[in-house]
Amino acid sequence: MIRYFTAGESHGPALSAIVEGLPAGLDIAPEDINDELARRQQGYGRGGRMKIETDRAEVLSGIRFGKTIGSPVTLQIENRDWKNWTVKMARFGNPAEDVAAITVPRPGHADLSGMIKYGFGDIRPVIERASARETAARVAACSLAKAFLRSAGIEIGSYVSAIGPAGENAPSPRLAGLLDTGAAALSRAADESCVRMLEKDDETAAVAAIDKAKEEGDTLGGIIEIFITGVPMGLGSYVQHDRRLDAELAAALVSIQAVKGVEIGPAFENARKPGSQVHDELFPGEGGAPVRRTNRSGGLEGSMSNGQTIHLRAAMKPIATLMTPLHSFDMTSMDAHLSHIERSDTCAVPACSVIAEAVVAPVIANALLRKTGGDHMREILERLETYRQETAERFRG
Ligand code: EPS
Repeated sequence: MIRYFTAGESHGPALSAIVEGLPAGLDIAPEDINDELARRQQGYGRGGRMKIETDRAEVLSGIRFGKTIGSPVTLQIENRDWKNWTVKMARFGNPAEDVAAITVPRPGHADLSGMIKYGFGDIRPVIERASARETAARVAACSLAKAFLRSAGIEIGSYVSAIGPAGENAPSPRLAGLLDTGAAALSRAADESCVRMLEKDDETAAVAAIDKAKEEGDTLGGIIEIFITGVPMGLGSYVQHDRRLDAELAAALVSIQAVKGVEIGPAFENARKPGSQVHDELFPGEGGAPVRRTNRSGGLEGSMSNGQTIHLRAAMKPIATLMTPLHSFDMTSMDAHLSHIERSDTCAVPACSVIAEAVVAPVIANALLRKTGGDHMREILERLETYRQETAERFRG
């Protein structure tokens, strides 16, 4: 099973990740990791930090001559901003006199609960690790699982369907055609837009909404659509709570900073319709394989993949750091105080969509590995091929 951990503070020297459990013999090129890191840095609405950073991962272990060797992969991403933080984030010694403690928590952020939980008088350590900068390490780690899935014919793609008041109209007419060639094509199309939206009108409205929010010192959230194509039928299981694929996918998405809602297909819309208008009817198809004319289950039935495209939706709340601060209080004096202002982004929904693609990759990869077993790519791919052929034969009768 693939497991990964990340470490690193937002303004510390570096972020790192250790990825354990990747099979041996998986081809990895530096671009497999770095292209994903570059995609995560894009998006209209980002703040000054992205002008400082150019994220690239250094591989410190686990890969030899462009292939995984079955041992843990260590990845490290430099924080270029660190050079501006060596005093405030010094690892040893006492704080310099001019390093003032931050004592006014931002509503909606980890500040208040984190400070109480870990017993800090200064919010800085909470800000540093709760920061979404951590997702750079996650995207790097998960890019390896994404490469694994690609070699098994499974692709993950996403686009942004809403930013603040912009978007969330009818699904883009381009969507079905893009998904027909695999979810990676969807991502390539979305990457062409500065907000990762498929329709020009939505993009224009989103850019205007972000400009307005920035002018007003406000922030915006949005909705992300994630699609996974090429997933064989029967990954995940209904037999135990912790093997349910829908639950694992939802948990992975909610683990992303600021993601507060997840939907499997149009789940909330389905909840208000009768079953006859919700369940995806089965029709015998040519060659025996059953055909469905709809995908309202989001490709998951009984917590297993059903062979259709997996469709997930994630809701990102607006970033909690506002330039026009909200009401709060000072933890030292306990007096009312406007919340702490810290350089930040106005909108990070496009980046979040790239992170969403990343975090679901190890979940699908592990569900696949549970099905096939195996320590190296050859045996895994052979077993997957056998399973795909056996499934096709079952439908031929
Ligand atoms: C973040 C605040 C901003 C973002 C950061 C996440 O950073 P800073 O405080 O340095 O301006 O730019 O995101 C990243 C650095 C990144 O790589 O995505 C926060 O508080 O979550």
